[in-house]
Amino acid sequence: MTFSELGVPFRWCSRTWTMTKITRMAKPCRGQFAIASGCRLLSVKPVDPPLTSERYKVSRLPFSQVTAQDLNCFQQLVPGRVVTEEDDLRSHNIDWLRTVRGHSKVLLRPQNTNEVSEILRYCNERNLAVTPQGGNTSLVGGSIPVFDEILISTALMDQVISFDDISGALVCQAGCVLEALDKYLERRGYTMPLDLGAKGSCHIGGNLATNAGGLKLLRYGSLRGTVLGLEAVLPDGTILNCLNSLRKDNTGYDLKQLFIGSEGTLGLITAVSILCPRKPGAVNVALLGCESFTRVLQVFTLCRDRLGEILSACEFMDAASMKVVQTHLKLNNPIPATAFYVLIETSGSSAHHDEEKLNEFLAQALDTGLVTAGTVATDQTKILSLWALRERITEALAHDGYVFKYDLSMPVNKLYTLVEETRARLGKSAKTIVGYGHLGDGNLHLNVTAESHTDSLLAALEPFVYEWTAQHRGSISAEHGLGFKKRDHIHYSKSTEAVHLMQKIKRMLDPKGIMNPYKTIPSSD
Ligand code: FAD
Ligand code: 2HG
Ligand code: ZN
Repeated sequence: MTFSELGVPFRWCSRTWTMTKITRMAKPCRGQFAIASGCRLLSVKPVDPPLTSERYKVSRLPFSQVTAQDLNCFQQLVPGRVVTEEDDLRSHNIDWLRTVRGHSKVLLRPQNTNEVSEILRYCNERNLAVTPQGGNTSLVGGSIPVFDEILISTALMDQVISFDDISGALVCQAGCVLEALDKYLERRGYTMPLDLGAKGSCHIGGNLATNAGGLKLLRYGSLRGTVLGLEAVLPDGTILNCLNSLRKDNTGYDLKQLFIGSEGTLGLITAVSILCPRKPGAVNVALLGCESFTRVLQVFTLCRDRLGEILSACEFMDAASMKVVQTHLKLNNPIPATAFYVLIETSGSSAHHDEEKLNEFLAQALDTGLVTAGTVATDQTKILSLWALRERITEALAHDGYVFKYDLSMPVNKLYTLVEETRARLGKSAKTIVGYGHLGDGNLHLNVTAESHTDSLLAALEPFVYEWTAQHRGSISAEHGLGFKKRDHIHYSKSTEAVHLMQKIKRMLDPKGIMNPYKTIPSSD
């Protein structure tokens, strides 16, 4: 079916033209869930997940336990910012997905780097394990203590330090919320070079610690390129100042890269310097329907060819993903139901030029039968509504049941084969199986839900998914990190020698292993 066959020709509707019938779109909700992170609109008090130490085979390492004397010392280091009430600690001890639970007895809320340094120096001397926590949106159980590790929150480290409106270099504390930074920059004509569904809650320090990818990686590249510098506190309290704002600096090893993606296992990131692009003057978003994944790939090739430098995002989702956002979040799909959807965003400086290019691309996609239906938005409200369909799948899945989550990168032509094979393998034992992700980055989010966690479903999924991914030379964690849940699977993506070197680096920087133990790097024993 083509757009014209739907009976409604392309037409202008203020700055929005719609190629299918014009449908009223749902109110935008981008970021809404995230600000209310941890409370996913559940009307009844949710049941806590079992303790991590009960569900998973893991033994507590011989760290010290927090004593009354330790609490007194913490009160002196961060007066009035030592949280010990069980109720106040509850949400910090459970992950966003509600799949892991620790039993930390204390959370510290430093306001500056010196306080972090004093805390870590003290914990290291006392052999007390710690878990850094930003917005607690980790999807791999990285931000939650496995046992009673001390939580160090960056929530009060939320100040912008400087912004250079000529170079676009932003320097800020690690606890700034991503969305707040974007708003700060928007007023100055700039934008953050990363964007994710958790932007209303996640902290920039957490983003660096996980090397978060997100929805704009295609345009702005990874944090490994946009981060200019950072400051981190090492486990012994040493403050490592690599906070420069230079585009170019080839003096010795690039130490900041060690901390990007280290998931709180090497030190606590306290400040960040990041290069921000100008806010694009013209943005268009198209949601297109495709009958098969082969067509999705062809659309991707065509849009890269025809849209070139103005292409800023290329995402895909399958029919099952669309169904969960419709069912659980009541979002409206503005185009006729189909097997796959591609969301394309263009960002540029000239609305006229971009629309012309987009029109040419869409005309070709239609004429060649690559897409069956579509809608295009240029005004902010509709842009947000279209993005919500893609961005809120994670949230919708959390309403669907217990979620087994896989974040894989692999050659783009193989992305959906794994979803099909997983469906065939699991049959009716799963409730919902969805495949969606960052098409432009070769990143598949395979999610499987069930009424509850079962060992049999887990055994059907793992190691199957990891072996499949390794066979296709993919990565078992494209952007979420390894955290607690995936650390023992690192060998599917990294050689023995590489893991050994990581273990040596860990021992060198953190000889007592107090920084976020049981996460990311398998222990060397
Ligand atoms: P937390 O969850 O608090 O911590 C994550 C890890 O970093 C933990 O290991 C923690 O110990 C460590 N850490 C936190 N702060 C520091 C610090 N200052 N110094 C050292 N270590 C630290 N991820 C993507 O890559 N792309 C996406 O598109 C994406 N979308 C998401 C959508 C939703 C709805 C949700 C819930 C999550 C999403 N994520 C995504 C995962 C998550 O949001 C990101 O990993 C995010 O970057 C984590 O930031 P945070 O502040 O919440 O960190
Ligand atoms: C996204 O791209 C996030 O929406 C989350 O990375 C993916 O929940 C997921 O699997
Ligand atoms: Zn993602």
